[in-house]
Amino acid sequence: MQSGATCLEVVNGDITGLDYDAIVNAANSSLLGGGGVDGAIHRAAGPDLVHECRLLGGCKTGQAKITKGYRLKARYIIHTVGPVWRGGDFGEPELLASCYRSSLNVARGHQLESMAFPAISTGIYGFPMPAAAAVATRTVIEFLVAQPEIFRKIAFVCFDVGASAIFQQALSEALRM
Ligand code: AR6
Repeated sequence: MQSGATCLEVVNGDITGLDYDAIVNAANSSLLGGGGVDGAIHRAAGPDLVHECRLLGGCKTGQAKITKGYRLKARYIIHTVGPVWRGGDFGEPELLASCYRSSLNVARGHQLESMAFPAISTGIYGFPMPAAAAVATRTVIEFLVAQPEIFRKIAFVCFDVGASAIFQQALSEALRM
């Protein structure tokens, strides 16, 4: 699908093997690794990643920081910290939107043209997939409408077909808005 100059796609699979300028990591505030996609990215990138992460001084929820990609095909990793789901009345949707916006701003600051997002907060942090997909797709499209010439390609990467179907539908709905 297309938003201005940007190709938007939902990709089913493992984000660690993808060849984008940057992949986004759903990290925790220490930025020192963990389980889920964070653990997979650290394993695939190799031990130099955690050394660079140690120099970053952590990251607040909703913000994003960049490192090199090391052994990944992606040149960069943008680490963002999603909110823990606590029922939805504690600013979780706004914080999740901020993760996507912050990551896009960091990528723009490095003149990156393609990036791949995992479904931030939808695993260990418990954010319901349909609500997360709506926030993710709307936030990215709002950014692209405001700044149409920045990115060539943006992917939402889902680890299973159920999540991919939810993101695909959310993306179609967000593009109609
Ligand atoms: N590629 C793509 N998506 C993946 C992969 C992968 N290799 N592995 C998991 N997912 P999670 P969170 C999906 O738990 O909820 C870590 O310990 C997964 O199916 O990785 O933001 C951090 O250090 C889910 O849909 O991240 C934090 O402590 C989505 O990625 C905490 O988990 C996000 O799941 C962050 O929790």
